[in-house]
This record gives sequence, C-alpha cells and structure tokens, in this order.
Amino acid sequence: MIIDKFNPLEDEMISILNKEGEIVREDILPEISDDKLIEMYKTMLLSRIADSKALQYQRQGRMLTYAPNKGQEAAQIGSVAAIEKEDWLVPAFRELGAWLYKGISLEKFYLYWYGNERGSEFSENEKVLPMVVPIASQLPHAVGIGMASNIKGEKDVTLAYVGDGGTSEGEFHEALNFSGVFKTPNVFVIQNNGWAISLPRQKQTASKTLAQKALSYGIPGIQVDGNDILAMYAVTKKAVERARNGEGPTLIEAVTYRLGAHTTSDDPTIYRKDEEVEEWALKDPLTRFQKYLIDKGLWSTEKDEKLREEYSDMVTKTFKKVEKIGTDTELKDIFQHTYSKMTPNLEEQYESQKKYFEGGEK
Ligand SMILES: Cc1ncc(C[n+]2csc(CCOP(=O)(O)OP(=O)(O)O)c2C)c(N)n1
Repeated sequence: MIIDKFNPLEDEMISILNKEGEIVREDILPEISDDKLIEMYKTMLLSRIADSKALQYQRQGRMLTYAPNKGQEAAQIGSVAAIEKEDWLVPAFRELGAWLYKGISLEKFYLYWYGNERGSEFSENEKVLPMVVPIASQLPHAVGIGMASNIKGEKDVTLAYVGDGGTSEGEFHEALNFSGVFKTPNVFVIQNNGWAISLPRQKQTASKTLAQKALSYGIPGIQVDGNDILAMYAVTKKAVERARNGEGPTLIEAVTYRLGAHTTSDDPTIYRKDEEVEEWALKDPLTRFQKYLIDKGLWSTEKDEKLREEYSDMVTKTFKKVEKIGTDTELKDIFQHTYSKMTPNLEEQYESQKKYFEGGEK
C-alpha cells in the first residue's frame, strides 16, 4: 500500500491534487463521499474565516496574542478527517482546522486565546487534549494514550501534531522511539510550515526530509504535499488503518506553509522574502480544493459567497460572546487541572502567584 511502498530516502512527495485543482494520481485517489468532501471544505472555510477574524481582533487590542493558521488548513483537515469519533486528537497550538473538524467549538477555541481556562476543558467523549505551547511536549502524552489503548485492548487511534521546529526537541525523539518499540496506535503529523518562528527548516536539521527521521525508529515515514487535502486524507487514512490493526505508528511529514506571522508578536517580513510568500500563496489549499469541488459539480461560487457571509456572521457573534464571558477564570484553575491532584510544587506556585495578585510578594 501507499505507505509501505514509500521510501523517504528518495526525493518523493505524495500528491494527488495539483495547484489547479486537478487529479494527478488516480491510482491513490481516496474514496470520500460527496457529503464528506463538502464537510471538509466547509471546515476549511470556517477555519480560514475564524483565523483571519482572530487576527483582526488581536490587532484591535481585543485579544492578547494569536498564532495564525492561514495556509495550513489542508494539512490539518485532510488528516483529522481520516480518524473516527472514538479516536484521539492531540494538537500543538496551531491546529484550528483539526479542532473544528473534530467537533470542538469555535467558542472554546476563542476562549483559549482569550485567556480563559474554559478553553482547555473538554468532556471525556470529546477525546481531545488541550492545546500546548511548550514545543513537542504533547507527543509523549499522545504515545501514553496509545499505550493505554493497547493495554486496555481498545481500538482507538491517537493523531498528534507537531511543527518542523518541534522535531528538534527531545520529546519528539523520545515519543517516536517509545511508540516504535511498543507499536502504539499513533499517527504523528509534522506540519512542516517552513519556519520555526524565524529559523528556516534547513537550519533546523541536516536531514533531507523530516519523514526520513522515522527510519531510525523502525517506523514508516512518508512525505506528503500538505496543501493537498486529498493526499493528506489518503495517507492518514492508511496510517490510521495500520495503527488500528496493531501494525504500529506512522510519521507523516506534511509539507505546507505558514502564510502569516508565527504569532501576532512576530514580524515575518524581517526574516523571509516576499517572493517566497507569493509563491506559496499560489499553492493555497483552500482555492485548490474549491476548484476541484466546483469542477466536480459539488460546489459553486454562489454557494461559496453565501456560506462566507454566514460564517463571517457566526464567527463575529461567537467572539462577541467570548468577550462577554471574558476571563472569568479562577486563578486556581490554571494550576489544578494538570494532575488529578495538585502536586506540592504546583501548590507552591499557586500560593506564590496568589500573593503576587494580591499585591504582596513580587
Ligand atoms: C520548549 C519550548 N521551547 C521554546 C519555545 C518558544 N517557541 C514557541 S513557538 C516556537 C517555534 C515552533 O516552531 P514549529 O515547531 O516549527 O511550529 P510552528 O510554530 O511553526 O507551527 C518556539 C521556539 C516553546 N514554546 N517551548
């Protein structure tokens, strides 16, 4: 199958839908129902709109900081669409599309970025871990969930994301090593968006590809055009099947691009060239998929405009609601959900922070 046949040491990248929205690899075209294709596109569109509005809100001083997603929608939605409801999602912090497709609300997403702890609270059946900012620390957690699934004899798969920069962290290697040895049911998606803040991918590692890192852990690694939603879906679907059948983990490198800034505190014009951004804008995953759906007779520009308006309105209302809720978080909430019971170290941090807010100890 597609994953077993792939050799990450050769200069190859899996691609199904080209820039013009045409199918270039019929042989690996995944079977996806029309309804699901539309659902995937709609989530991409909602993600794009919610992302650009978040940026505006931050610029208006209505939100403290934000990490834009623009350009990475296919890498996220193509992969998450390949898991089932009972499977786990372990995001990093730039996974708005994956989050929405998993059925987690936009309100919760905005609450998180607004600084409200409720943005990190989930019900058990949502099967998602909160966003994490410490780079790659989510991966050992994802493998832990996979290990638990094996022990319990459950068939759920855990899909986790990490950035290209995250692959230089110890946790990435520890997680993949453990996962390979214990054949945990994990799928790791590297969103290689070219930059780790201002550090380009070439300076992150001397490896020719990030996918090839999988070989040293005895697991398959596969490089995919991350702006091609069909390729992302096809490959992840196979990786999920492998994981569910007890064949162990897969590492997927999604080659994509962050069209915006790293976060709203960053100015990418200082470290990257306009031409690079312009070139990637032509590979926009949203327009590419839209063209495909229109050619297939499943979508139209009229439907698109109508939905854009609807979403735009809904997103505005959602943010207004979040602003109303505000940061009603209790200070203790920030400390008490990491472990089932706060550790002495966390108790100490909480007490010291409490004093600080009360105007005492600095
Ligand atoms: C352990 C750790 N070290 C440093 C940072 C500061 N930091 C925040 S984002 C980032 C770069 C992440 O790049 P990448 O993994 O490629 O993900 P991207 O932001 O591009 O999605 C760094 C170094 C951090 N959050 N955590």
